[in-house]
This record gives sequence, structure tokens and C-alpha cells, in this order.
Amino acid sequence: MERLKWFEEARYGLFIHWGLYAELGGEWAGVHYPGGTEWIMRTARIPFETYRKLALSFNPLSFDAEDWVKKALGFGCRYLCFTAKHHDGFAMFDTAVSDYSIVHTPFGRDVVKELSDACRRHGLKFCVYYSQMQDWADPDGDGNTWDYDPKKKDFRRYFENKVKPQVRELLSNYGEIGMIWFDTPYDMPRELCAELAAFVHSLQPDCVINGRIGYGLGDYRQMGDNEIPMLAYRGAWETPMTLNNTWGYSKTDQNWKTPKKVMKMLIDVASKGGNLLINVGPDANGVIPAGSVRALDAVGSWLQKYGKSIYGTEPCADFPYQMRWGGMTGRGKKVYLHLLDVSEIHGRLKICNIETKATSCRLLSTGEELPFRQTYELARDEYRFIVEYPTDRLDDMDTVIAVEFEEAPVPHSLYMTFGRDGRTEI
Ligand code: JFZ
Repeated sequence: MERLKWFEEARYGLFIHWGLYAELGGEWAGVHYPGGTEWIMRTARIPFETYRKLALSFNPLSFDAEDWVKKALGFGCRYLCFTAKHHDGFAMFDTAVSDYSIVHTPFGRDVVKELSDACRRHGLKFCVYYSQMQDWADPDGDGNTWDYDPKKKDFRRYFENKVKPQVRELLSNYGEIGMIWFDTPYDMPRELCAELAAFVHSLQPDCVINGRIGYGLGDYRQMGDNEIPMLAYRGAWETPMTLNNTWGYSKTDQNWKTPKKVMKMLIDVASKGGNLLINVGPDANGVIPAGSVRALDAVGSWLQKYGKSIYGTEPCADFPYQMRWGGMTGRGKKVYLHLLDVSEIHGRLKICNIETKATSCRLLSTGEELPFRQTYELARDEYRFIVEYPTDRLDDMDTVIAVEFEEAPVPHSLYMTFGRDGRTEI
């Protein structure tokens, strides 16, 4: 699908969860609520008339769209997805639907406008997150059972009076939107989801729609939060991932994933043809937490050197052996071996059952040729690819070996039954 081309090339995006909930940082009435702090209105059952008062004090004077976009580029991200409206119903953009929005706060500025303009200035694909079913500010939205009687809810009215007008505003007033990232469709009727998808493409035909529009109506498959499939799904897919344990800002959660852990997941996802959408949750002043910047800057530095082993890669074949040493990415006949943990291999990497003939092996960092050999063991009916690498010149994050094959490598048969002469019968 043509509109997915940029998405599949990108492989790595930055998710930004930012809204009124950043003012609370996971705490309410002296109680800290673990998990997603962006859910605090619901987790703490805060009445809407109380929660909305946060808008009277929201004034993130440190917010700087240019800084966020430059950080995203430094992280090596190729797209940026921003929460235009999360489940609390508060709009981080100028909307005619209600005054429950960022322009009716002391801050008064349209964050979506400033971010979309900055992304366009720097060639970063701008995308918006929109919660199309849950809306705890609206009696006809889903999820607020502590202020409103669910039996009186008229979801179609919510859909017509808030969802479609705001989706129209987002896809009409902010230039090209690379993707709209819908969320938690729950039991939204299929025909409404289909109507919404058609509505999006009537406004911007090239706008990618994520999988959480529901019923497989999206342009790609969406994994659950922090979930990576064991095997490669066919077609485009994406894993949304937190850096700590919450999407929104937390005053206490400093449990950042290490750069190496983020990289390992990025390699794992890319090896299966997926995208990683890694998240940051700026604080009430509009500052991205330093711990998340440090982690993502380190991954960005690695991508600066080795990005060609991630961006634009295609799913690798499923080889039959665990790769405890790291992972394999590639495109066509070029394969990148990512040595993340060499504690078990000591200068010699063996990969079994690659039947395709290799023509060269190089250290990606220096281009130096590495010795390698391929053998076939009749008695075991096993192909062996062995490459030797210098143990004194390893990259502490990830040492990448670029292998060129005669054609895109495929695994030897996975279904072997030995016949009399020791050969396989397939
Ligand atoms: C949803 C939101 O509720 C959450 O606040 C955040 O925005 C996240 C990115 O998306 O959370 C989900 C939605 C779906 C699943 C898990 C968490 N799922 O399908 O497993």
C-alpha cells in the first residue's frame, strides 16, 4: 500500500503522551497511583468538574516544539505521534467543539499547531493520537461511569458532535498528517469504525490509520502495549512501548529501560518487519524527563552509526535457532548480524541452517573484511555459517556484521525426517 511506504521505511517513531494529567504526575489527594498516569482521572474517579480545573493552572512555559522535534531527530526517530486528545477528553489543540482545550488555559497556545509546524520544518513525519471512544469529559463518551449514567449514553451523538468535528479539525487545520493513531475502540460498532476510516481518508487519502481503529480496518496491525510478537506478522505492524511503566508523566517512576534494552527491542521488531513507537511523557512544564532523553539519545547515537541496519529493512526469514547473541535484520541479500551479547561466542559466531551462499562479511563500523565459512554436515543434515570477528574492537552497544549473500537468505528445511542414507526426505 503506497501510503504505508514511509511508515515501513521509518521503523522507529516517537510517541508523546502529554496533557492535563502531567500536572498530577500520578498523584491525587496525596495518593500515588501506579501504572498509566494518563488514566488518573479514571483510576482515582476524579469528578470531571474537579479534574477540568487543572486547565485553569496549566501553563507549561518550558514547552518548546522546536526542542522536542530536534530531540526526536537526535533519538533517530522518523515520525512523531502526539496525543491530540486522550481519554480525559481534553484537546491539546484549538477546537471549536468546546472550551475544554489548551487554548482555554493560561498557556493559551495551540500545541498541535506548534508541533506540526516544527515537524514540517525539520522533515519529521507528524502524526496524531486520538481517543475515538473513551472520553471521560462527555456523558455520551465511553468510560466515565462515576459522573454519568452509562444507560443514558448516546454514543452516536458523541461520534457526530465531538469525534468527527475534531478529526476534521485535525486533518484540515494542521497540514499533512502522516498517521492518525486511534485507541481502545472497545465495542464501538463496526459500521462506525468503517465510517470513521472513510471519513479520515475523505479528508487526507494518504493519512495512515493504525490498527486500533478496530475490526482490521487500519492500514497496519497494532500490537498491544509493549508487546512484541514471537514471529513476524506478514505486512506492516507496530509495537507501542513505554520507556518506564507509564505513558504519561510520573513524579516517581524513574524505571527507564536501558539504551541497550531499547536497541534490542528495536532490532527484534525490525527483524520481523515491524515498527517500534517508543514513548516519552513530558512533565507539567513541557520538559521531557532527563532519564528518557539520556536513554533515547544513546540509541540515537547508535542509529547515527548503524541506522542502515534498521531503517528500510524488511522481515528476515525465521531461522530455527535462538540468537542469544543478538539479532538479524536485513533487506534482500544484505543481512546485518547484531552482536549484543558475545559472552557465549568468543570471537566466532555460528548460525545454523542458512542454505544460501554468502559472498562477503564486513564489520559495518570499519568495512574491514571478516573471515567466514559455510559447511554442510551430512550426518546432521545441517548447514553451518561461521564468521570470525575481532574481540578487541567491539562496540559496547552493538557490533554489527554486514553479510552479503548471493540472494536473500532462506533457512534450510525446518521439517526434516532422516531417510536410510542420512539424507532428508521433505
Ligand atoms: C491505551 C491507552 O489506554 C493508554 O493510556 C496509552 O495511550 C496506550 C498507548 O494505549 O492502552 C492500551 C490499549 C490497548 C492495549 C493495551 C493498552 N492492548 O490492546 O493490549
